[in-house]
Amino acid sequence: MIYKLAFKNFKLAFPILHTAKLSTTPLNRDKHNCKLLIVGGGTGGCAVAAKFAKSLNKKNLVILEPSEHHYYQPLFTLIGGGVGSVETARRNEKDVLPKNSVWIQDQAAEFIPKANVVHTTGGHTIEYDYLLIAVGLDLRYDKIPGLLDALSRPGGVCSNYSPKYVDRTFEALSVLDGGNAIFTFPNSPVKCPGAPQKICYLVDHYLRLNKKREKVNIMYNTSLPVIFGVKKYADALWKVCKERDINVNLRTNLISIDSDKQQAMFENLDKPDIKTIVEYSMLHVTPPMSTPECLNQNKDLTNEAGFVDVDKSTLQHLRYPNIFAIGDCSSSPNSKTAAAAAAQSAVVYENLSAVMKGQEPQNTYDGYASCPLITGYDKCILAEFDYNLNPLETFPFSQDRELYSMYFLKKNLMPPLYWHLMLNGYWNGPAPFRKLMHLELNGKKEKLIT
Ligand code: FAD
Ligand code: UQ1
Repeated sequence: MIYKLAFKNFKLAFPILHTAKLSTTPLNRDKHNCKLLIVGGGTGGCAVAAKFAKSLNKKNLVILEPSEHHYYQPLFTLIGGGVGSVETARRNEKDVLPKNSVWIQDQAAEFIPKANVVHTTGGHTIEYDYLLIAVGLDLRYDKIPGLLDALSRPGGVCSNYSPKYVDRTFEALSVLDGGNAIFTFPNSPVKCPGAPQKICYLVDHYLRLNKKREKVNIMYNTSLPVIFGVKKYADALWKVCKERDINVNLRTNLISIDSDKQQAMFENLDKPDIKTIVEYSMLHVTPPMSTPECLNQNKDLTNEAGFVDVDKSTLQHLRYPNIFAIGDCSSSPNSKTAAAAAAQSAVVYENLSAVMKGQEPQNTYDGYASCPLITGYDKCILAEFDYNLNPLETFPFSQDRELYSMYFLKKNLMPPLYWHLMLNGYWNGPAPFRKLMHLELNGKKEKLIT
């Protein structure tokens, strides 16, 4: 069987160790200075660190990152669907950071851009010439009353977004035998905006394979006014939902959970007076997200929404030319994905290198983002698009259809590409392949696109 849905040991999930080895004593325990400080050793931070590690001296490249582990988060969707274990998505942070760099295992507490200084929770003071902010998005499970309680006990509430909770999804799915299965999308910016619905399609497929689909009512309740931001893929996804009998409720936002009664309360964002209580057997929650507090409280560095205020083309800070941002915490209005961070990594590297030489940044980011919309255990619609929400597709055929090849790419090709190429600074997104394929096939393209 191709559907190797191994029932997993119900292992204790592994919390993100944000507080590991930290002291809360605000002493100036250690003073450091460096040419380039990268705050955040996740996807974007690691990719750019690897590029600079090839040219800077070790002591000149400092990465500030509190976690013991680095996760390849795009695998969480499959793990939640029972394909693979959370261990396959995890590496030790020390093994993904470049050897030719200094890792300070601590957390930024305060940015002082006027003085080129970052203070850490553990009492370090780090002075830099150049700063790259790559702190990603915090998962705010605490923002929904009842959610943390529901996630602390059995009862069908789960969330693919955190390595701490991702195992709960397949646990809930394995015992799902009737009632409502509800999937939510919060009223906040999120990373990978396709992920809240990908798991909904996997659940549908799993239930069909196990002949339980007709017993379960599947609902996708999203705060957004659309199923997906890019019309071409939205049209394809509406078709999928219709075919699979998935009920999509737009502008519907989860506001609280009563786990004793297994009930969830939703508000209609267009008519806030209307609140609906729905019973659930399974509730997959995508939590509200925000940039970390040390960042969003810093009005000097961020825009009104708390994102690092950068030029959307050059990714350079609008007020501090020695500061850049990459990934989910940046104000660039692209869809927040690892694919976007890959494309940004080359732009940040080129532009930061230019600024280090006293030149103007020349390289531009076009907003490229990609979202492999898994629609079953053997199919995927590969969405790729730019700032204008126009498709920017790699392959020489129209990508708005469910294909096994795209599922294979997502499951089998992307993880090694991530670990071996991207985190070593060698993957800047598929633009060269896109150009090559579209150039070579230009004459034949009309025939290939149906
Ligand atoms: P992250 O990789 O999250 O890294 C941020 C780092 O900053 C973390 O290591 C954190 O510990 C650190 N940090 C936080 N606060 C501080 C602080 N105060 N001081 C120092 N360090 C700090 N993308 C895709 O392209 N394709 C997909 O299919 C896909 N699927 C996804 C599915 C799920 C369920 C999830 C959760 C994400 C998915 N993504 C996908 C999105 C992708 O994982 C993120 O967009 C990407 O990891 C963003 O990289 P980043 O460097 O901005 O943030
Ligand atoms: C991609 O570049 C990327 O970054 C590493 C992802 O994140 C895991 C992706 O999911 C995808 C689909 C891309 C785009 C890559 C190709 C080959 C189209």
